[in-house]
Amino acid sequence: KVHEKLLLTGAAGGLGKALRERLKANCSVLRLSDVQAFGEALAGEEVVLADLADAAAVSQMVEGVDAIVHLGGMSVEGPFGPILQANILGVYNLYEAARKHGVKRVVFASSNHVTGFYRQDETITADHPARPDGLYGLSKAFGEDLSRFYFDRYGIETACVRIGSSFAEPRDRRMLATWLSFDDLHRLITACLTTPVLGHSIIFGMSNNAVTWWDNSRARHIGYVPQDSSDVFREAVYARTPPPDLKDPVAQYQGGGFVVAGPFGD
Ligand code: NAI
Ligand code: 15L
Repeated sequence: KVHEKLLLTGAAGGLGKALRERLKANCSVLRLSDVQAFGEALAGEEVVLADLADAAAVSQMVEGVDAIVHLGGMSVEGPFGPILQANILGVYNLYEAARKHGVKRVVFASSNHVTGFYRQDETITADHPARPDGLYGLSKAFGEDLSRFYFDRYGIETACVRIGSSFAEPRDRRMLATWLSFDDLHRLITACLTTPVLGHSIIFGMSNNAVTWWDNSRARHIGYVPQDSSDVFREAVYARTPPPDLKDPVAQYQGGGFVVAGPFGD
């Protein structure tokens, strides 16, 4: 096992639940954290509850771990207040704690919504400028920039994984392009945790889908090889969903429904 103690934030969420068992193979002790209670620690686990907006609690959560998989935070578009607390202040608190406690590697759950305003007929790489499709995407862009600063200034390596759509199965036609299976998500995180030199890297989190809008050629050094594909679900998804209205922004832009969400008053 490469890591003695690994911290997983957002452990009570959809991806946290999917990764809890899988990540045990990556470490001797898995420390699980969330703001909501989610039950007792099992063998080989620790549970440390913390609100990401609370610097002291985040410092305690991070102390003693040797790497972090950071999934915690607001995961969809919504009012700015909670996004500011959980994703912007939260990611600052996390990296400050990592700096103080000497943690050298982080896998940050970024999102395809950092680049959601590229069109579905464009293929982009990690070198394309951010085009966030909302406040949520902006908060993830902030996390990407902040983690780059902590790499340049303090040498903390980060993989910003711009997760597409990680669910048990693709739920609609868009997700045929954006889908990331849970097993591939685990493979990708494992690659980020184990590659000898990670640096500060941006990688799109997707399975081996035939239709794709993202080119991971800038992230070859991570060594991620997806094994799953949305293609096996294509027929079933087409059968149960209407064809897209190509005049609708939801069908034009990579971010799908996020590009028309809001505005939200706080
Ligand atoms: P989720 O919403 O199910 O889980 C997020 C977890 O973060 C929740 O358990 C929540 O309690 C916790 N959280 C929220 N605010 C917090 C705070 N202030 N302090 C501590 N914990 C807090 O989301 P999901 O789907 O599991 O996603 C995990 C991460 O991956 C998120 O950061 C999300 O933005 C990112 N992501 C997920 C995608 C997906 O397809 N599931 C796609 C792109 C990004
Ligand atoms: C995300 O960033 C969200 O966390 C997730 O719930 C999905 O909506 C996903 O993007 C997506 O774009 O499908």
